[in-house]
Amino acid sequence: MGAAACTAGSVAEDKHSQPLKILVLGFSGTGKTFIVYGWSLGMSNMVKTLPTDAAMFNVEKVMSPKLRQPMYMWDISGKMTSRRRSYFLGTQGLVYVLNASQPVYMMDALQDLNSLLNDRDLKGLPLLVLANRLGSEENLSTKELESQMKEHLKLPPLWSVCGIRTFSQEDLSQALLKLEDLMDRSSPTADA
Ligand SMILES: Nc1nc2c(ncn2[C@@H]2O[C@H](COP(=O)(O)OP(=O)(O)O)[C@@H](O)[C@H]2O)c(=O)[nH]1
Ligand SMILES: [Mg+2]
Repeated sequence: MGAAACTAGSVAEDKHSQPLKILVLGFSGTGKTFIVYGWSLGMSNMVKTLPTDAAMFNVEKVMSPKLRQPMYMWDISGKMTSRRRSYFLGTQGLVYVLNASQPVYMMDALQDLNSLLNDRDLKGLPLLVLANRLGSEENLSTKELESQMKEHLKLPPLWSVCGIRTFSQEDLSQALLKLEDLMDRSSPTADA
């Protein structure tokens, strides 16, 4: 690495120097691992994901061009609901994934999300909700999801909803940009 990389840290560099811990949660099979791999590897290099085992989690490093710092995505198995709290400490952002092609589970998912938003280790953190597998007209729409969230949840100051159409790299990239934006705005040293 050249000498230019060894300059003294400025305030701006300090702001972006620490890696971020992002928790990725949601019911089993909603596409969490698929999305996290899509962010870390890109859709064209995707591997086939298998349902994350009940006792397992993955951690993937995703580089964040805007923040210039890595985000560590903690992809926790949807079957670990009773034990997932042990992974919460130190989390700086939350991604919650729903399967938009199964709107029948939306209220269950919102209830689950509600318990996360009320957890003392997650309260107030920036939240990105992903409606994965957007496709047919029978799908849950992001607008409907937003209005249900406003009605049923005590939302943190920074939150957003993104739809991800089936296997769309463009939508995955947009969602990652949105997450970066939320994390940037939540930084304690964020520019006013
Ligand atoms: N058709 C379709 N399949 C998907 C999508 N996202 C994930 N999958 C598949 O659904 C299955 C479960 O996804 P996975 O990411 O393992 O779910 P997780 O349990 O939430 O981590 C895998 O076979 C994925 O390839 C999607 O947007 N559309
Ligand atoms: Mg998984």
